[in-house]
Amino acid sequence: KRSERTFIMVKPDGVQRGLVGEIMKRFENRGYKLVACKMCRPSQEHLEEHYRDLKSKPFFPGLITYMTSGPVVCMVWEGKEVVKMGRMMLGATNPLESNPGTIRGDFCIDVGRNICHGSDSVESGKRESSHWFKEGEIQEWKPAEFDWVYE
Ligand code: YYY
Ligand code: MG
Repeated sequence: KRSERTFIMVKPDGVQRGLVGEIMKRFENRGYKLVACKMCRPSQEHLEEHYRDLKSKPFFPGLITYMTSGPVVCMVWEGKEVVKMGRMMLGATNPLESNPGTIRGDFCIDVGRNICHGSDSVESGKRESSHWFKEGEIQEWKPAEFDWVYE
């Protein structure tokens, strides 16, 4: 009865701006479970595969340049409806449309500098988690607070 997983990434601008802790804190505070975490400097090929559905978009080359401009912090979070809730916590893709209170709505302005990524479906949550993490890098564990978060 394992619940779903989402892949959350702090993009190079989020790392440079010191927002890693802030972003992680929001998922932790909510009660979601961290099952994987690492900093890395992904290759262009790795990012092109991650964003393969956007290959034909006019912003794609700029997106790849931005995403390879520095290290990123990758995470997998697990919990009830974490994919949908994660997207809601991140806010709309374009920060000018993200509500205050969301991560993008609180910390960004331009769509090309929107500091974080979150999987858009349970299926992409699975695909992205295994694209960024090897099997042994994702942990199965039970937080002490589990029975106080879930009824
Ligand atoms: O899933 P999400 O990140 O919210 O948006 P996507 O449509 O998957 O686009 C990925 C990424 O591309 C977005 O976070 C910023 C960038 N982007 C852009 O630079 N300009 C756009 N018009 C749309 C997206
Ligand atoms: Mg997306």
